[in-house]
Amino acid sequence: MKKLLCAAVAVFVLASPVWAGPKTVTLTVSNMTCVTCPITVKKALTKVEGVSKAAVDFDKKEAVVTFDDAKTNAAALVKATTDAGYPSAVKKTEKR
Ligand SMILES: [Cu+2]
Repeated sequence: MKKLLCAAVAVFVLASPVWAGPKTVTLTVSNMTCVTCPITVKKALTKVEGVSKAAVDFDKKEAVVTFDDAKTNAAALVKATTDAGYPSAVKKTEKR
């Protein structure tokens, strides 16, 4: 049973393209003036295809976004928050 599970995981890993993978980017978000702003920013980010996680920190004025770099990129995330009324800039990118 255990062996079977390992085989299933291996197939899953091999099936995904090697160049694609989850990436985490930290954005500095401006214009967040009240506690409901991060909710709007989070919504805008999670609407982008390929985004699996978005955590917006109101105090730090930052958004930490995890996304599949085969489906989207940091520029699209910046555009998403900017279109929602919150211009942002990439602070840090890391490959996980
Ligand atoms: Cu607000």
